[in-house]
Amino acid sequence: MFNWNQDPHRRFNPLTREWVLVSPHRTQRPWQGQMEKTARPPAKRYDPDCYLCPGNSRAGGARNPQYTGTFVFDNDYAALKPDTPRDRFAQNDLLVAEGEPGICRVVCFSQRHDLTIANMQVPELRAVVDTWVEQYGDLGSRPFINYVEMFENRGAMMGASNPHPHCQIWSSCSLPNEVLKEQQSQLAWREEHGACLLCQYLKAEQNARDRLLDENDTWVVVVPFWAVWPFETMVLARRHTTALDQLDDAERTGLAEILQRLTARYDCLFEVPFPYTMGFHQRPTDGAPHDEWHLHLHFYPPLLRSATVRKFMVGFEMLGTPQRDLTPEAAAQRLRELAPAGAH
Ligand code: H2U
Ligand code: ZN
Repeated sequence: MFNWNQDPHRRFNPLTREWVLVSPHRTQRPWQGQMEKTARPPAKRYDPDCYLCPGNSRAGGARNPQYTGTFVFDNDYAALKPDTPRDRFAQNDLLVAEGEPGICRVVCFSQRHDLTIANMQVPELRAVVDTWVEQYGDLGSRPFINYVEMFENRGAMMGASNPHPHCQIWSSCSLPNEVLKEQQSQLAWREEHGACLLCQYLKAEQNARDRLLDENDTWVVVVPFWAVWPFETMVLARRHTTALDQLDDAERTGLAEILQRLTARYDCLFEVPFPYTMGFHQRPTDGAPHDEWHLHLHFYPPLLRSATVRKFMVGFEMLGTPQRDLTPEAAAQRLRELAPAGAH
C-alpha cells in the first residue's frame, strides 16, 4: 500500500468523476522564490470613483441609490441577455452551437467600500444570505432560467475589478459545465446507492476528522479529499437541502457565521486579504425536484505559499491532470491552527 504522506498517488473526485494527482514528497523541495507581503492601500468607507458605492454613477448612465445593506442591479456588461433566441445550429454533429439566454446581476454586500465578508458582522452577512435566497427564487422562477450561479471573485489576482464587497450572479438557460458534471454524478450515485452522495461524504469526513476545518449546528467546512487548489475548501449544508430556498432561519444565520469565520481564517494564513473565487452549487431551477442535489459552496483560492506566490494550472495540469504537492490533510491542519480575527 502506498504511503499517503510520501508516495505520489491520485485521488478520485466523485462529484466531477475526475482525478487529481498528489505528490506529497515534493513539499520538501527547496524554494527560492520571494516571500514578500503585498502593500495594502488605506481602506476608505466611501470611494467617489467606485461604481458600486451609494450615489455613484455606473457605465451606461445609471446611478446607484443611497442604499444601505445589500444592493442588486442588472450587470451593465452582462455576458448573457434575456431576449437571446434559443436556436440550435449543428453541422454534422461537429460544429454545434446554441443561443443562450440568461440574466446577469451584481450584488453589493454593503454600502461600505472598505468591508469584506471576513470583517462584516453576522447580522450584516445574514442580510447578504437573505438576498442570495431572494435572487435564487426570483431568477429561478423565470421559465428560461434553469440555473442560477452565484459567485464572488475576490482580489485582483482573481480578476475582481473592484474591492467593494460584491458578488455576481449569472443565471442561464443551460446548465454550466461544472454543474452538469456534479448533477450527473449525484444522480448516478443516488440511483446506485439509494442515498445522497454529499450526505455520505459528509459522514465520512466527520468520521475521519483530518480534513475538517470548522463546523456549526448547520454547516461543515472541509478541505475536500480531492482538493485541487492548495487551500481549497468546501462548505456543506449539514441537513440534506437541495438549494438556498430550503434553508430555515437557523441555517441562514449559520451560513453567515461560517462564511465569516472561513474568510477570516483565510486572511490570517498569509496575512493578506486572501484572493479566491467562491460560489454555490445547488438544484437547477427547471422545476424538477432534483433530490440528488446537496447544497454546497466551493472556495478556490490560488495562493500557494505566500501573499504573492500562487499556483498555476499549467503544463501537465493543463494537458493532463491537476496536481498538488501539499496534501489536503496538511492544508486542513495549517488552516485549523489559525485563530481568525473578529469582525469590524
Ligand atoms: P467583478 O469585480 O467580479 O469583475 O464584478 C464586477 C461586475 O460589475 C462586472 O461583471 C460589472 C462588470 O461587468 N459592472 C457594471 O455592471 N457596471 C459598471 O459600471 C462597471 C462594472
Ligand atoms: Zn465602493
